[in-house]
Amino acid sequence: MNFELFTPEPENNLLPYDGVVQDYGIILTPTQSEQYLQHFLTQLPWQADEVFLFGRRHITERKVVWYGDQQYGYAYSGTLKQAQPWECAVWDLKQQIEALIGDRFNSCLVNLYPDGTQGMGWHSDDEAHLSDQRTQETVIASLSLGATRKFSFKHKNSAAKVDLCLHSGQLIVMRGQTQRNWRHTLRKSTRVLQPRINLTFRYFF
Ligand SMILES: O=C(O)CCC(=O)C(=O)O
Ligand SMILES: [Mn+2]
Repeated sequence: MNFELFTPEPENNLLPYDGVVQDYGIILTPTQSEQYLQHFLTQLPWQADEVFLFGRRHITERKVVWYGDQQYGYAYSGTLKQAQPWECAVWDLKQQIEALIGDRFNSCLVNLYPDGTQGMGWHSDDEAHLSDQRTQETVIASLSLGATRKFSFKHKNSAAKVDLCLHSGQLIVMRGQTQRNWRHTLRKSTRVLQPRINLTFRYFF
């Protein structure tokens, strides 16, 4: 059967075309954001991230932990990561976000940037297992805690660019064809001296 998929354009799309990024604004109170931040900083089993660039292994100051319903294996920048069973507070946030936006997630990548010297380079989260085979759509919900940081999108085939600031407690959702058509980056800044934690909730197919 041939049927057309119709995805309505949300009103608050931050991208001009070829993808959807919705800004849900700040969804936590300042106290909640601070409590989650302190809890995660001190309680999560952080591991230094390692990346392979031009065949060489680099240990980054950025730290990561990955949670999931199952022990998914995730090959990323030349290394294999294994998901851990859910931590209570991460699970709690997953449920709040699912109720708020109406999408389901089965994994979460948590990143810790100790200060502005750490960021994440231009990339798209376009691995095949992150998108629905039928619609080719990906939904990634991204919650920020701690220092305000600059986050940018760049279209893969045009000069279009979108810059935003992500604040503590702010939720954005990248959906539709965003990962296929746009790259994103967390910019470095030597002016940022405080830590930031980012949780990206994802669905593995
Ligand atoms: O830290 C962020 O806001 C983005 C992280 C990110 O893009 C990722 O984990 O794929
Ligand atoms: Mn990403």
